[in-house]
Amino acid sequence: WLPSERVLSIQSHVVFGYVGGKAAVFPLQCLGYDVDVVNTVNFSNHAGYGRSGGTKTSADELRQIFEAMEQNELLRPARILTGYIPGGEALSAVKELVAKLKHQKPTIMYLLDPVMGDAGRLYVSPDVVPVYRAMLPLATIITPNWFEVEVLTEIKLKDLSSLQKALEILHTRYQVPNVVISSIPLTPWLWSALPPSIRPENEKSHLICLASSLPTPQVPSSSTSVVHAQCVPLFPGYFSGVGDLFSSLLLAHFHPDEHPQNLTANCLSEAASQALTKTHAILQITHGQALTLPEDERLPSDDELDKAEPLRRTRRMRGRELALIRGQ
Ligand code: PXL
Repeated sequence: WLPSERVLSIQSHVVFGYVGGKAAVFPLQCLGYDVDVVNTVNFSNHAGYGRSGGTKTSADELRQIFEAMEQNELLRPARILTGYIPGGEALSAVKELVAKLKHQKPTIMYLLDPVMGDAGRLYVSPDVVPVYRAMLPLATIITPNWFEVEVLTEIKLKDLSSLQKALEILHTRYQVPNVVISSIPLTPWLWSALPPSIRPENEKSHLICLASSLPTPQVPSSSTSVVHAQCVPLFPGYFSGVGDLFSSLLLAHFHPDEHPQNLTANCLSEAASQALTKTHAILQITHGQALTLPEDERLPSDDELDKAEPLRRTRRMRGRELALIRGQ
């Protein structure tokens, strides 16, 4: 029996399916954490279905929740996790809270997932971008995807040197100690830069995860900050909530205090490896489960999904929901 740590999770809620808090909270609980859950939206389902109903939590409502929690002395998390927060004003309310908690307890661990969009498209209001930049120095770990790194740093990732420059900006200008980019498409330039020992034969069938840690006094600056690089097989089609699941697992498995003799970089590498393995296992189960569905509900290609009429699209999206319970 171990005393549990509290995580304050601030992200979206959907009634049906597994994105945002629905993808993050259950895995954290399974791994022994007490989770305090703040919902930034209350929607029927995720945005990929094409239509959804519900409301966003206003900045004012968030502040009321935070204030009451503080007055009742219920704001005592050891760790904070933030994800999908779709507007700049609400995000500013979260920023104020995190800054206050960090001021009260400078060692608090904060994983910031700057959920903004994917594949060149923003799915939140553009006014979150400057607020996220201002929040970066509060974070212990950030988990942007490829597109979010480009948005935050304003650097187009087109070769190894632009990738290194973007990481340097995140570490130095924004003072983020740990950056984990979980699923980078293996473009030819990235593929050829990989050491042969981890280079997959077919670049199109894999993604790469890169974890990068700020140089510490024990590990003074070297030419690269990357501490973990791992290729993972790609499942065809887009699954929502994978990033939210990955971030929760990364936070759950990051234990720099338990092994003070270990370098933070090693702890980050271990956590990234655990989070990748488990995320991959959930995707494998999701994929296997989808193959047993009636033809009309099975995973389509992304092209087919784009062309499908609304009800058909909805049925097919259902088959892409993460199999989080079956995979527990
Ligand atoms: O996985 C990101 C995410 C979180 N929450 C909601 C979403 C999405 C992506 O579509 O719609 C509600």
